[in-house]
Amino acid sequence: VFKTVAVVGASGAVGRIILELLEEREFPAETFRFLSSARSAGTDLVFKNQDYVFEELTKDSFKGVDLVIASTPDDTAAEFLPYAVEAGAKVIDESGYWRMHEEVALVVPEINPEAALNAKGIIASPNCSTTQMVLAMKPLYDISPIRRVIVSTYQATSGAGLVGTEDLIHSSQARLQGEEYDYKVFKQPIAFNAIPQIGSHKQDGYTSEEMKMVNETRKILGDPNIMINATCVRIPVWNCHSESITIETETPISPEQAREAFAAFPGIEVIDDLETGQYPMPYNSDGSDEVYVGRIRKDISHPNGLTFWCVSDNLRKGAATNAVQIAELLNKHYK
Ligand code: 2RA
Repeated sequence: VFKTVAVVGASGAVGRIILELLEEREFPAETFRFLSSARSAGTDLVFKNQDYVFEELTKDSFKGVDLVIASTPDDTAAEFLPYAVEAGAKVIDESGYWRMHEEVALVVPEINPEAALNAKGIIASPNCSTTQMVLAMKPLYDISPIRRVIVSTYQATSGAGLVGTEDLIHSSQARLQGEEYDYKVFKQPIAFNAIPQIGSHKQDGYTSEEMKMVNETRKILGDPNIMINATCVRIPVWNCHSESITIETETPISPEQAREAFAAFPGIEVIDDLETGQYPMPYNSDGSDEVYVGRIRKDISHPNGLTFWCVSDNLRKGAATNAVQIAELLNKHYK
């Protein structure tokens, strides 16, 4: 097992859950260290009932560290993680910076564990909206290759970090009281609204978040030919992203076949009974590590089409859980 594990960015929205998971799942290591920006360095934290202090992240922080789990802004990951690799650590990165670099493995453990085990450098965890979609695609892809995907997302404010959640709460309160609110992260009002932009303009009228869903999915499934058209929308939901997904496969997959394949796949749970109003919703997916699917039905507009609804806790399987699962996988094989 790893002797020394360093968690970078443990005070952020995802970082906090990484700590919870390492505790809950009793991740084995002799020593844990917690690295942060100069701003939080020196502040206290409690982990496994022990007191720790955040140490400032520098290029020399990684000496003697076997495993790094990092959840930081892109520029921090870009600057510091190469030093961790250089120091000989296994590195799991939650940021968006390294994912599409050719030498970097992009991993969802239920789909491509070998990519993590063979990685020479950084192992990246995908963007939250990609992870839940690609996990739900995999059991279907194994029945018949997926040629095309149309996806619309309904993404929670927690995806924009702790300040995203504060913006949602405070702007909703202000709106109900007829007061003005000065947004910290959102460029458009999120209270009682839907914003069809996540990230910046990337290409051909698509945003960075939408192109992440295209490029990361292709890389994880190892299929550069899948056609993916994503529309990413921020909605005033606290936590858990939802996605409406329509796929077109080489040969048709019936809803019954799909339901069976989803149910048998690790990390996926089916909640699907329209008659009795049973389907996944952000409301009841919060705090869970599963990817939930429901509303599974034939795409009545295409003979090879299938449509379903997919919900997952974006901070957990969409980020922290996936990173910790990669760590557990590496740990199992670490000599
Ligand atoms: C979001 N996908 O929801 C982003 C977070 N990485 O904004």
